Amino acid sequence: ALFKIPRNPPPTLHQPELWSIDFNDFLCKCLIKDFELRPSVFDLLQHVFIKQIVGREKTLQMQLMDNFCDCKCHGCRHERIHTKKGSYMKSQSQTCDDVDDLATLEVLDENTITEQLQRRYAKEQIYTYVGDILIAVNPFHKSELYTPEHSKVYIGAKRTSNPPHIYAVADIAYQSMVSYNADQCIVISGESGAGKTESAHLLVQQLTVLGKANNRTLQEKILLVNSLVEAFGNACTVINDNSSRFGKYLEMKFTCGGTVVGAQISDYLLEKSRVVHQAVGERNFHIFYYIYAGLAERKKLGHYKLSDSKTPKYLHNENVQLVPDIVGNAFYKEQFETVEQCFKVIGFTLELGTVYSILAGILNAGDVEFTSVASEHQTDKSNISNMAVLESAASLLCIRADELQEALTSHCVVTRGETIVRSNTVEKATEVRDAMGKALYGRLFSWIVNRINSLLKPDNDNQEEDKGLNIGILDIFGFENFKRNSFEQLCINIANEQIQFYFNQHIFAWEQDEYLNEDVDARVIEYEDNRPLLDLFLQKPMGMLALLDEESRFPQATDQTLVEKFEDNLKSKNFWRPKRVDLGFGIHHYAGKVIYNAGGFLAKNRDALPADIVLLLRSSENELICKLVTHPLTKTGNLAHTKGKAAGSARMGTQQSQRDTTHHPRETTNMKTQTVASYFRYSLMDLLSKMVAGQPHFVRCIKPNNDRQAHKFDREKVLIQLRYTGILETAKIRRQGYSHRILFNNFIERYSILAFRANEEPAVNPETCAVILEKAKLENWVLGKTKVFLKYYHAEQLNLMVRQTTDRIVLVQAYVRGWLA
Ligand code: AD9
Ligand code: MG
Repeated sequence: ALFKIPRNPPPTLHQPELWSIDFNDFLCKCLIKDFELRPSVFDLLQHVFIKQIVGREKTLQMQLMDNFCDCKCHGCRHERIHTKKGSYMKSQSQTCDDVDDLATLEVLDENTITEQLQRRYAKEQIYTYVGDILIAVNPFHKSELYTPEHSKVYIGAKRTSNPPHIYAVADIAYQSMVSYNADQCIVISGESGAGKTESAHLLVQQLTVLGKANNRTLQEKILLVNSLVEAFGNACTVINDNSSRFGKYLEMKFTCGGTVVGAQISDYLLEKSRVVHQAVGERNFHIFYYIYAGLAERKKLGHYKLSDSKTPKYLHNENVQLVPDIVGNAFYKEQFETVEQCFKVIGFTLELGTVYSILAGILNAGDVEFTSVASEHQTDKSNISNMAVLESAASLLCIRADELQEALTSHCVVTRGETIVRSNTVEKATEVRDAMGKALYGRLFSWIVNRINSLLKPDNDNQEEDKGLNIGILDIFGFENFKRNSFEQLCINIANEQIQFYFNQHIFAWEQDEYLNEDVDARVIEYEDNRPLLDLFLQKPMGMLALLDEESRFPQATDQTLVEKFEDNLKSKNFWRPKRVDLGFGIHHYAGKVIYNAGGFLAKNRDALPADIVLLLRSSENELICKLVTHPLTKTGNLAHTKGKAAGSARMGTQQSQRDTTHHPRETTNMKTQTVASYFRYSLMDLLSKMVAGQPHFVRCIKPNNDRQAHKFDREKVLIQLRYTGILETAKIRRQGYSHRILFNNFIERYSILAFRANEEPAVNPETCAVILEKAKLENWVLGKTKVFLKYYHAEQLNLMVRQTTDRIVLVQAYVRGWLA
């Protein structure tokens, strides 16, 4: 397949440096390897071909250009691109005291690195390499770096011939996928607001260009996926106006030949609590504001029972009266149109109205208020004080108002086989109401993600379709440290701790293990190992999450007993109880110290959605709403979903039987629920297993200041990030170490073309590898016991050489065929 002629000529056709061809050397290869050329014409061909070509390279070039250039005005296009590239390179070229790759610095210490980054940042060079890792410093303004010209320049180019760029990372991942026939994974990390999500967008953009989607719609759809899920999963926080409130692993699917054919998203741990409560200065998920503004514009607020004067409680932000602002907000209106467009292009059709109804239903339900009434048997019972709002919520969710009222203000308990209906206190009723809002939103989000996945699933109608390859892009919520940090921050920070661990494993631990095993002499680099922290959180049975789960099982437990349990059991220098902070505990994370407040931890971890609510929603006359609480979506659906399934199967009776004492009581008592902590642990493992399956590439985003300001480089702020991400150590190991380790047989299989003729079968041994490496004129490589050890830049050079050789072969074949015909 390597030598098949692609339908379109390869992009390298326009690169003049490829035209100095040693025809005799590979003529043999291309003819023998070509299964499509019949042997009978072989002799003739060889004879005529050599005669025709030798000494006529110039003419051949012209003929090939004429025949295979996809551009009508081939001559000038060639010229133009070349000059363009030349001029681009000139303006971006580096001065002598400025390096593109920190691993090549003469002096390697924190100060020099910070200085380099600062100097580059001042010149709008926000990207810098540390070996094969890309550092991206957030410019906080619209940058000129992402034009179609830039996109073009980075395709299939040698890394050192262009300034560092996120497009180069896309290119390396793509080329490695095609060259090694292996899945790839791009891990983007950095604290909140550092630029991960933007980087993820840019990667997807460039990968769709590289993947030459042969159908425009698919390309368009993939590009819209991010905007759509971010409207539902991102929100304004005090740190970032577009902060990701969920983890996202986007896999782009390719054929083995490298054509993009689909995409798949996995979402992790959506911060559902945001639906019902936001901290001071923060907002709910973007989509609520978008639909509010968009529906107002269309004069449809009334239809969705939304007021144009009163702000729903869930959107209320302390002292700000939002509705006038939202309704008049041009940006929100525009976003609403964009989201709706995304929905339509991706293929959502009839469901849009229901999606808006659910969102409006959540807002209306959030406004239902309860008052306390004294009753004969219980002191505090709750009543609904605004029935009209309850009716609106019920009608939007297509359920019966009286049943909603009942589910909010009472609950069933089963004792000794008998079901008793008990009233809810105001506090309990409020809890149930909020739990319903969170669950509906969480499931709606999962449903959207799953629907996208089924709409963007690669077409497998073609039986011959290869299994395919993929490039995963990980963009999670960044490390957070607010004034008040709760359960959500703990989970977010543990996830970041895990990503840092994965980075360390890859860059330091595994690499150094391998030197030992293979008897390769390389210096050991010290690095900050955050394993003790991961153990502190994840170990069983004495890790923090396990303790939290244990405490969540005791009905009498309180957040106070939880912190005490932590204090008694967690023996680590990274955990402490600060004095004078009620319910407070501190963790010294890899990225800094964070004080958490355990208030609400137990409730958030239990995340209970009463079975009565599940049954009620299942009775909805709206198919989608009913589906949200009934069918399993996928294994990666969020927690609410998994729980829904458990709760649902426990109360399998019909909706009429919810107040019926005859249903099987054991089903209720056996109800098994999963806590957020245990689901979180499972998601982390799931994510890691996906990541480990691919060859990783790392992008480390750096936030240059805390004020989101352009052109402001706060040295101290940057230095802290460089320290905790281990950039200095990374630079050292990249300079001294060998980031690529390839088994002899794989190496020979892949690169023998550079040193041997096609009909030769070199022996699999270190000597053969040495011959190839010497022929390629590489230096500083090492041969271990079973593997070739290469510096990060070697692999790229080798791949480029292979690509150039095969491209030339393809061209010559193309020429010969055209010429024979
Ligand atoms: V969080 O952990 O989800 O809260 P991110 O994802 O790291 O965070 P994000 O990508 O959202 O940060 O970037 C924050 C803001 O920085 C963006 O909204 C942009 O305004 C700005 N930004 C980031 N990267 C770029 C860039 N390459 N060019 C221009 C950028 N602006
Ligand atoms: Mg983000």
